[in-house]
Amino acid sequence: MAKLSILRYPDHRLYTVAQPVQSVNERIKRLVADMAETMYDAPGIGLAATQVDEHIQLLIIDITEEHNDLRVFINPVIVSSDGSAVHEEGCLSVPGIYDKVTRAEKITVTAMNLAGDMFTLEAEGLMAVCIQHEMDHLLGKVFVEYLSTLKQSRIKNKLKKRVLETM
Ligand code: K2U
Ligand code: ZN
Repeated sequence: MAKLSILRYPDHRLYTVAQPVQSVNERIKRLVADMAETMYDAPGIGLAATQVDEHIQLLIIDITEEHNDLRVFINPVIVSSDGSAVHEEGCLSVPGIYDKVTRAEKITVTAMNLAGDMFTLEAEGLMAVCIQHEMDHLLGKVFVEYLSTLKQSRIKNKLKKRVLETM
């Protein structure tokens, strides 16, 4: 396994729309293993393939504190959603930035797992937030785009200043 580099906002590659996975082959299985190592090391509770510059419809989530319940979603589709809920969000591609985002409270998602079998999951709470956040990444959308243009401008300037300071 290997730790992968996570793209940082506002890298233009984060705006790429991911393509469907055609076959759950060894390359996909290796990528999932590397993404999981990267996510647990960050640490994070979710990671989309887009964030590691792999533009395919693949995301992983593990909301357990024990890091022992990895969920793999291949070609995920939200088939129904209900309600509305506000949650404080962060993103491994936007380090140090947290803000409130409104999303569907409950969702039903279908996807393929690493064995190539289709499954359906009804999710709410943190799992629902995380699935929606990661599926946005597969659409080339970062959570800060839900914020005001003023906040987005301040975030871009803050992150660009941080990069310059490290040079
Ligand atoms: O996309 C990512 O960078 C993964 C996020 C997933 C996430 C975003 C918003 C709300 C929940 C999960 C990272 O895990 S960000 C770090 C984090 C960890 C726990 C709770 C919130 C954010
Ligand atoms: Zn994110």
